[in-house]
Amino acid sequence: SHEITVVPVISNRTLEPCPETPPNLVGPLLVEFNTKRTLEEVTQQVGSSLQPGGRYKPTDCISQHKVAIIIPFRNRHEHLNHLLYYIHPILIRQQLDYGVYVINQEGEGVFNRAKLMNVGFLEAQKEYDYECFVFSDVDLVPLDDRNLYRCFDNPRHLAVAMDKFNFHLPYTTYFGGVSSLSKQQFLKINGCPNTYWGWGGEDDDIYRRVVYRGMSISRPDGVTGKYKMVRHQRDKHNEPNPKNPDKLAKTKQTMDKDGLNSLSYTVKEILKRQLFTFITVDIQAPA
Ligand code: UDH
Ligand code: NGS
Repeated sequence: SHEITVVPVISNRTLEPCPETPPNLVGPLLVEFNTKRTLEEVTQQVGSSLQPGGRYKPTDCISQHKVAIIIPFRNRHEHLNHLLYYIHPILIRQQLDYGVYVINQEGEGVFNRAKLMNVGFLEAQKEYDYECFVFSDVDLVPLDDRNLYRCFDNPRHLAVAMDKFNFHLPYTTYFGGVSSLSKQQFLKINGCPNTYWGWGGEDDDIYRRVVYRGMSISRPDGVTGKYKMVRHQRDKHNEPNPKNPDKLAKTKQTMDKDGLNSLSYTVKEILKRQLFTFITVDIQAPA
């Protein structure tokens, strides 16, 4: 007479698509880099709702956005910890079906941001059917969660108002920092160039590719698009390369043969951390 009946409450309810505008965004965010954050602390603080490898999808609706966050990386663990601390709660509030991929350049050769972006595009797709790729510098944290880390009808430039540029674009065709391209858009431009070794110009090359393929740049407004950068010194082995600016005059001719279709690299290690997937790669960098 005291039997307990277990009543399933929500288990058989069909999930609906998540709404176009995420309902739990808060707008402007407080961001500070004064305290050092360890990966252990950050994992404690923001890791509990993630799957290993920095994966997440909403449980109460079907996300409309399968997004890989691609971070070109070498030797910037402190910056990465800050970014992870802030970005995971934002991406969760944005109701994305996402994964975070840190593409770590092996060795001490000259750095190549754009080639690492190409690697991230291909490697992320080996894991999941991502439709959208957000390429983010490791030192840039958005100051407003209404800046949506998803893809749009045109390639999108997200980092439009960085603190180091006084919350303005440094020039109107600037495409650096954080950008998003759908799989289709990225394939249409043959990905990024592989041949920009060292600092400078690769973002301008990508901008040109987009325009030469008849697309335009989508951007958030200057309030939504605010970013705070972790201040840092110039890295070793990423000096400005004086050859890079000159290459831009030839992008129209070179983009069909320098990109995804000429990419070669070797994956050395894939580590599944709680907050990210860490892929170490040999990109045949010159000494
Ligand atoms: N990156 C690394 N490791 C490196 C070099 C670059 O992870 O050794 C990645 C990282 O994601 C970084 C991005 O590539 O955010 C872009 O490189 P960057 O931060 O060096 O570029 P930025 O233009 O700085 O921000 C250039 C040096 C400015 C020195 C200013 C001194 N006050
Ligand atoms: C341009 C670079 C871009 C760079 C931008 C901002 O001159 O790659 O400055 O640089 N283009 C070339 O070198 C051709 S920053 O002020 O962040 O150091 O993103």
